[in-house]
Amino acid sequence: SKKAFIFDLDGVVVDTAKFHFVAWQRLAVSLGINFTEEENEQLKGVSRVRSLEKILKWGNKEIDQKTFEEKLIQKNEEYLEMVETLTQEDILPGVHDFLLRLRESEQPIALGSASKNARPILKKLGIYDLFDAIVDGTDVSKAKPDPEVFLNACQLLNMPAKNAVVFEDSIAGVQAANNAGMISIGLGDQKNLSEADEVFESFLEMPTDYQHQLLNK
Ligand code: B16
Ligand code: MG
Repeated sequence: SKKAFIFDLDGVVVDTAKFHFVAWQRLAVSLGINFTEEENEQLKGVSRVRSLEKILKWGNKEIDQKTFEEKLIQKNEEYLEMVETLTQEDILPGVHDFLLRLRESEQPIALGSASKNARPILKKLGIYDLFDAIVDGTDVSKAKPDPEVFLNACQLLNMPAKNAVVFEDSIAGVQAANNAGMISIGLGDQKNLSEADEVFESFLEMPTDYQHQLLNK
């Protein structure tokens, strides 16, 4: 029977975390805050506004509302400049083939991301048209681990949540899928993602028989 296949964007389809890191670090430096790669890890799946709040808290800094908004605009402009350099080669290993396989077997595909830049990024990567539905940071009000983003995706695909499979690289994202009663598949480190139903290092590590099972069950 058919399933809904829902993909997170950053860390699942493409590695934009490195761009976010550079842009956040520039912002932190401009405020005299030291921002590390470990801290950047904790911003995965976290919204733009919430990310800046966290950075300010870690750096023990307070800024007024106007500066806060200016800094966010600047961060996003720098991030988008780096996004401009993305090509199809930046799609994470195995993802493109897997998407094509899903389309061949006419399985519904959605994107479920916290990013407000999801649409331009998918267009840059040349895979926008492979998605039947896109739910991103411009469509949802409650952040992961709230299941809103994935439930909205199912609604757009006209599929029940219990028939949905979610691919996620963040703990909050795995929890969001679990909270929605969906099958959660973690991509990345087993240690971080132990709450997921299955974890693979990348799509290349997903065994063929497991893929068949997903597609046919
Ligand atoms: P933007 P995902 C998330 O995307 C990123 O993991 C997170 O680092 C980022 O801050 C957030 O999107 C917001 O992105 O600034 O582009 O709106 O992993 O949910 O696809
Ligand atoms: Mg992610």
